[in-house]
Amino acid sequence: MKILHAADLHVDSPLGGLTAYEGAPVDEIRGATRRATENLVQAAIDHDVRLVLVAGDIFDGDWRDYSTGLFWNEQLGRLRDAEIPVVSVAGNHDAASEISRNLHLPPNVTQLSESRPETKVFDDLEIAVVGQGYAQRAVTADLAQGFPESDSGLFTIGLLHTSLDGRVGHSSYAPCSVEVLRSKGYDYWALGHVHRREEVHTDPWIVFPGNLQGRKSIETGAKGASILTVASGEIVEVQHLELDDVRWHRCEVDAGDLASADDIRSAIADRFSSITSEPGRRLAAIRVVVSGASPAHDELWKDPHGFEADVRSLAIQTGRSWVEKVKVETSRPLDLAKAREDDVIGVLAQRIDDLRSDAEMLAVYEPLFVDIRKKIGADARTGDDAPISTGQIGTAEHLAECLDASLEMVVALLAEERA
Ligand SMILES: [Mn+2]
Repeated sequence: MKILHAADLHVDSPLGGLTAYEGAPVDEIRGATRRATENLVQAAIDHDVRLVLVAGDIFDGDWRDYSTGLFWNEQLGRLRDAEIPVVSVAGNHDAASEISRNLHLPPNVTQLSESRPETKVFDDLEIAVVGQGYAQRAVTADLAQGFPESDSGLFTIGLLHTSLDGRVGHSSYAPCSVEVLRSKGYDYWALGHVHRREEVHTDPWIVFPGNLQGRKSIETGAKGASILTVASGEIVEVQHLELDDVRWHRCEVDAGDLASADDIRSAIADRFSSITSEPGRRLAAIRVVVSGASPAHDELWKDPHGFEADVRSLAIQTGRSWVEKVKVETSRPLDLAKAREDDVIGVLAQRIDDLRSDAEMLAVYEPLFVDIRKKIGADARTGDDAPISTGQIGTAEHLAECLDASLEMVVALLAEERA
């Protein structure tokens, strides 16, 4: 018997940074979360699954109009026609308080309660699903604590939207520990909320399938759902199915050894063709980052918009790809040894070296960052939208890293000023 476990569909969520440049496959990108949802339903039918579980954030927030709900009901209807039941819970994005419009769900669908843990039993399958959805967006209580222990002898699944014991880049909602989940005696925990796939535990299985469709540049790689094979009340296998429609890639080019903008363009072209030759014929959404101290720096910065358009043109020529953003983060090649000969920079460099090698002195600065660490939430991100490990901010190790970069930064700024 097979069971499909998905989470975080975020149907009709906009994909990050959708820039409508000439030739961009805008409609395809806009429809990505819907196509991935159709892929999910098709996979349930093709794999002949007996049950579909959806662990929250089916929707990204309140529907703009009824078309989002009608689309979801249409997909649920395809599962009803195939006699496949569905059990779902609400997450933070589609908490009861967030969704003002509602449609009646088809009879094959059970949306579990938002006020208490609810159990749905499938006698024919000998399966019990226990879950609780979100009444409000920010659920800070440990919902799992209240789940009943398994005593039915049925194959028992826990369905929950949770940040578990904390995941970088994800708000802490319905926090709980692996120990509490294990203590319930369930066979499988079908979790949602964390967008990166993770098999947290295998005894019993505790799984985040990740989101169904990547929505922004940091959500790179294959996305989809988990399919479990159960035989005689035991899990034989848990596999990841790739169901995304558009896949995010990061094309990083180190321009340190590249002498001209043309060289950089051909390096990008090579990367584009290897990305788009991946099997599956998915549309590739690509963030391009050009970095390094490069001899081509001045040439690139003379006309950054021209360079960006040229990169987009490469994507159009490659086909099946869309450039979300081109970030040029190059710098002028610096001769630090020579810069140190300058009187002012020489003194500064010496001061930095002294501080860098004085662990006691660095430790003096650490307490200054305690408040900052507290104020920055767990879902803080860099300007590049990457998660920040807040616990690291202002540690002696982090300060030393900052110092390493600081002299270079000063010399680069001065060079920029003089150019
Ligand atoms: Mn969520």
